[in-house]
Amino acid sequence: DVKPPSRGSIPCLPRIPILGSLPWLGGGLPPHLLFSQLAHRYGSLFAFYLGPHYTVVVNNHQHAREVLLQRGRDFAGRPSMVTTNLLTRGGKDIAFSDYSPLWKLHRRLVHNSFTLFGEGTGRLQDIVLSSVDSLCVELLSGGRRGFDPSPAVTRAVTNVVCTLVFSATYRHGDAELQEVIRYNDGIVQTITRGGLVDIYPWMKVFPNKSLSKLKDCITVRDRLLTRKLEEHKASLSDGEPRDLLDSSGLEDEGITDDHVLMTAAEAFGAGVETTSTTLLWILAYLLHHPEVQDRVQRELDENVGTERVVCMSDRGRLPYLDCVINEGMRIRPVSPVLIPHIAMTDSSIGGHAISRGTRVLVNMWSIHHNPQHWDKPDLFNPDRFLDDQGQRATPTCFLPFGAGPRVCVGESLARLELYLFLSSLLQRMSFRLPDEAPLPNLQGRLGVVLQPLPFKVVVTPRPGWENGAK
Ligand code: HEM
Ligand code: PLO
Repeated sequence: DVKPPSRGSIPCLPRIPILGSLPWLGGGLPPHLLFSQLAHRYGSLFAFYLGPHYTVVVNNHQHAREVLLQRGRDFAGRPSMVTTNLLTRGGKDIAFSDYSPLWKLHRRLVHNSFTLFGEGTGRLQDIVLSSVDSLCVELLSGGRRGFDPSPAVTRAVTNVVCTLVFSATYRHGDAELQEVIRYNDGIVQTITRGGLVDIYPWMKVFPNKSLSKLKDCITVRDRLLTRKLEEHKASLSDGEPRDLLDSSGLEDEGITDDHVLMTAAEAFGAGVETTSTTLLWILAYLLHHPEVQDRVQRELDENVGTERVVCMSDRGRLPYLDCVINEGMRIRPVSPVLIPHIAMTDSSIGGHAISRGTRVLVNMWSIHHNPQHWDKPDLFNPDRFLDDQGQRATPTCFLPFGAGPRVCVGESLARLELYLFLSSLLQRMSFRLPDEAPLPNLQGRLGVVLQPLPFKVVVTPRPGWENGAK
């Protein structure tokens, strides 16, 4: 039942030449909050001009489903931006590359090899569990004094991706790992921040602190990853494919060395920043809600016990843990406005005509905080993901990985990691706030992902897990 395009046009913010609607977008709020506020005034579907670029913002889940799923093909393009073009050598990656036959092939190859890893052999589970063991040992050796869990969590998650991509891992304190963490952070803080060069590309000719920082980080990344790729090539043998680089068939039609480098860089970037950020948000919320932590631990004690490690096959027996993970991704989506989409053909949203080239931002934040669909949306309440019978229920307005042709390619990997990390951590230790320490700040800081500010924890081993691993 296709609705005819309505005559009324989408409510639009005022605009002036060159600047577009920028003078009305000030106030210093991060985009997801600003857009939620503007949606109250203009309606859940509104438009503005980002400089010269006509941009539509979608704030409810019906419209999001149209853009991502029903007419997903129409909106599967990505805008060209100065920062992401630098990051990806002109769109030779997956996330920021515009829709094209080559992009489709590239995405399919990477997606298939991620899926292969997840199926059958249980190899992925072994990789994650070995990283979990060293994380637990490291956290529990941190002593009883308060410390920031972020470096240990980041290293553990990096090692999972590093094994998947290169069959290699980093030891505690490895200098190369510190470099990876530093350049990733630099890129997260400088890419697609709505900075002026992404609006007015000609501005790249002027000196710009943020852009030079981005360039420096990219140089470091390229040097490091090129070396790793060469080592990897040198160790190539005819046996079984070892990792993503061996198994994704990246020598296919049109996939160049640049694409291979970008695949590795993106798997590293996306694989680390998203999963570690989500884990840290959940830890921050558990410090605010010790009763939730207690309940997860009770569920673990009753269904797994303390004698053996948790594994994938326990998942069906741990519904509350799943709810905690979902609630973490709802209340603090790592990517609150997703990556910008662009209309590749004339299309429509909610019956309003949209012309080709329109930028579309899906504000997942306002979808995940809509009081019509979520009771007390600002409250961390995992129970909202259970139905009356105590079974898992996934509401239709919950889309933490997006949907459709641009859905996250790492979703199954991410879910597996979040589950194994969180279940193992809470089986083996408890997290508490250090004496006198303030509760973690829940506002966070927005780079290309929304990250929690650093916070401190005290960990105490649970009975049987004094050393962190068996
Ligand atoms: C895209 C979420 C983990 C790789 C995305 C998008 C979201 C997302 C919201 C954008 C969808 C859109 O623009 O419409 C998440 C969350 C994660 C996670 C919440 C973990 C908690 C991962 C991991 C990987 C990954 C582990 C890979 C190792 C990608 C890639 C894209 C993407 C390559 C771009 C897809 C495309 O544009 O075609 N993710 N992600 N993500 N994600 Fe994830
Ligand atoms: C993270 C920093 C890396 O150095 C480069 C990188 C690549 C892919 C990006 C990722 C960064 C941030 C999170 C992104 C991911 C692609 C999909 C994912 C944007 C910038 C999300 C959550 O949308």
